[in-house]
Amino acid sequence: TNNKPIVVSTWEHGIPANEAAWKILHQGGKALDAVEAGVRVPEGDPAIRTVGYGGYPDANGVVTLDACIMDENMNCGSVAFLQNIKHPVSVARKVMEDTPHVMLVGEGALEFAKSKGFKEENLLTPEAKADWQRWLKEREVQMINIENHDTIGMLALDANGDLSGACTTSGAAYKMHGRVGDSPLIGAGLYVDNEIGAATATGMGELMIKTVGCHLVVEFMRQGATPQQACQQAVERIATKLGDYKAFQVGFLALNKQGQYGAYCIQPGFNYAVQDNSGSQLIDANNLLK
Ligand code: SD4
Repeated sequence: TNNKPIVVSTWEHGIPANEAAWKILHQGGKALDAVEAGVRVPEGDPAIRTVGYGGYPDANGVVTLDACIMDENMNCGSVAFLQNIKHPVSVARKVMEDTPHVMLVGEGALEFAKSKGFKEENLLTPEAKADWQRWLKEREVQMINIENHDTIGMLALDANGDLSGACTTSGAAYKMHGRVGDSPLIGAGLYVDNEIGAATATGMGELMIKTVGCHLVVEFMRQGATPQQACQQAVERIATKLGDYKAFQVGFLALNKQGQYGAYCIQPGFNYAVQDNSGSQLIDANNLLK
């Protein structure tokens, strides 16, 4: 059976993001356009504190953004350590479409964005600045858990049967200046293989980078796993290989070519939003540690 079109995304803020994607998908639009439009919603929303505008800054008080996008033809684009641009996913798409490269970082990414007409603006809201100043006093090392999450990863299957995905984040709150997580790294925070399926991730990016987690999820689906099984197997790989995994949260979300979806995480508390012809829902992912 084929369930299309469909869009899935991480966390509760995935609901309004999916709505924006669905406007495109249900009219027969492309998955690529849907995922870009979808994740721009939390990027532009200052109330979403770990994506785009309003995101938590790094340890130096600077908001640095990571994002990537991948389409049905293995095209991908990515930006990392990007500052002062509200919609990094759209810059990532321009990298994909207008350059021979996959990834631009930092100053070069900013220069490129400006050359494409993106406006520089201050992304540090007064709320985020105040939180950072409080953190400076306490200097506690933050663990990515249910209080400190919210990267959005989105996967879509369009009416034509094509898959695309996008992922965008301000990364771990109060991270070291210059730190890049999994979210802009093709294979770690996002992967799409139009023959098989797509996967995205949220949580402690270092664990996804070490295991190339999203590529792993897609490869498990290639071997016959359902999306849910594939996500579970990738979490189990992390648990087997990485001794410190219990201190962190990682959640994988996957969608296959038939429109079946599933997720799995380490700690309780990860949920994801689904929108298809039957409507919109928020689902709690199963997890490893009870
Ligand atoms: C990172 N994976 O930068 C991101 C953070 C995140 O939910 O997903 N938070 O490591």
